[in-house]
Amino acid sequence: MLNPKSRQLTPHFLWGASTSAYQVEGAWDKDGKGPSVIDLANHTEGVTDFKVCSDHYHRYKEDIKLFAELGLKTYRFSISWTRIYPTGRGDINKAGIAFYDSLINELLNYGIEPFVTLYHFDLPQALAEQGGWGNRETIDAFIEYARTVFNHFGDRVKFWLTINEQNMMILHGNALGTQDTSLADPMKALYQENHHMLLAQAQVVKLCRQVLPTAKIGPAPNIVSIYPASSHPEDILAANTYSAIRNWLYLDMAVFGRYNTIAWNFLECRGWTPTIEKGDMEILANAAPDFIAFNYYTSQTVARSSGEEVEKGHTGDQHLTVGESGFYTASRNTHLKVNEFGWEVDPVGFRTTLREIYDRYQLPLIVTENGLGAFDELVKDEQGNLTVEDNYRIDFLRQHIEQMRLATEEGVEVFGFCPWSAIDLVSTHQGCSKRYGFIYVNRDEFDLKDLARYRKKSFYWYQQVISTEAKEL
Ligand code: BGP
Repeated sequence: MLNPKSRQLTPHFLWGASTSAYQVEGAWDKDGKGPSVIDLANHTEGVTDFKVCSDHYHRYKEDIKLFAELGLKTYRFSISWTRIYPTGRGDINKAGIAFYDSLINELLNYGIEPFVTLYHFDLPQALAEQGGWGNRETIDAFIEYARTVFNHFGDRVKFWLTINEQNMMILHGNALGTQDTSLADPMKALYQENHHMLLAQAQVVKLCRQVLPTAKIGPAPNIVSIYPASSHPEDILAANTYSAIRNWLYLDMAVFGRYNTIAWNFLECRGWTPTIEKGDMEILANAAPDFIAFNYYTSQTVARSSGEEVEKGHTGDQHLTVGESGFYTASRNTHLKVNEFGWEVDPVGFRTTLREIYDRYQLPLIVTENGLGAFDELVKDEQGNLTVEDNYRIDFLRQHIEQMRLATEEGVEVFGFCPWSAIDLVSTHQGCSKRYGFIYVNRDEFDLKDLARYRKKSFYWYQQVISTEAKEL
């Protein structure tokens, strides 16, 4: 039932689109950039690495011109930590600063608001070799890196994101290469890293307040509604537990500065609680963000666990549920269709997620990722221009935007929507043939071709959405 006083999207709504440095830039070792863990991660056979990607590093001017034509009000991208600090700390790489200076200026020339992620899976390899997030010195390195980028770009960048999908780095350590399987207890180590990342995030939020008092900053986890497989009370309990472990652990800490009780109990049962040093909880307190950003692709469904399932280990994909024997087990939602990669498509779940987050935290929301990966095909349109007839992507985004609008009418405060991705880029695990962009990049997994850019059908559709403030979907 809709509210008759129906609220509209705000007039300054940030229609945008997203990318991340390691997936779009390429030039992975150019102009002094150091390697990050994800640059060096193993790739599934048959899919490309992140060395060239969409070559955005060399073509960002051409790309931003297209973003302006698309009508983007904001562009969410990440700064590569190792372009600024090749070994994570120490001497600043001036060429890295110059690149982002120029990219930000180019965006502003077109009136596009830069929305900057500080850290998107790409921990400097040099820091990883010194223990990565398991080493508390990485917290200081992250704060120094944040201070440097705030100082250099803070006169022009008003919106900052701390860490992209910290929850996925912990829950899918195997898929994202964050888990060190050689350790005796890799999960305990991961939750210690998690604690350090939470400390790093809290300090960076406070630092931002101090050095950029008019800027806004928030976390960017992946948050989705969790359904119970049935109305069986133990399925509901399982969903409640999983939601605490997957979603609320991260946001309760970011907003309230405390560990979620249900998630903490789970960690105790598993023996995975992190060591909390004296002073940590004071650091974590009073660091509430200005807004919550979140990524949403699919909802998830879980059932009660018999406690006897064989641990599934990992799925190789950060969007598929991995069960926790004794707590919950992954279940298929038969009401939902799946995409080509087995992800359930659930626009109504998106609305429920928006409502749940807003209801819990009462902070403005921005969607920093949402979209459909597919094997697009370049074809000629009626005028003979090369394009992609990606009606499936249009349908997906249309349904999600409709649900976001309904959530807004119900009172949820959403100030932006940034689909993944602005332009084709390399998927985290599935190469560049799995495409998400509004702009096609002409390359294959191993044949770089000419990397030319072509507007997809969804480009023209999203242009219309933006220009009509989503009145025409
Ligand atoms: C999110 C990541 C993005 C992107 C996206 C799509 O988890 O934040 O970086 O990779 O998922 O996933 P994939 O590339 O696996 O299709």
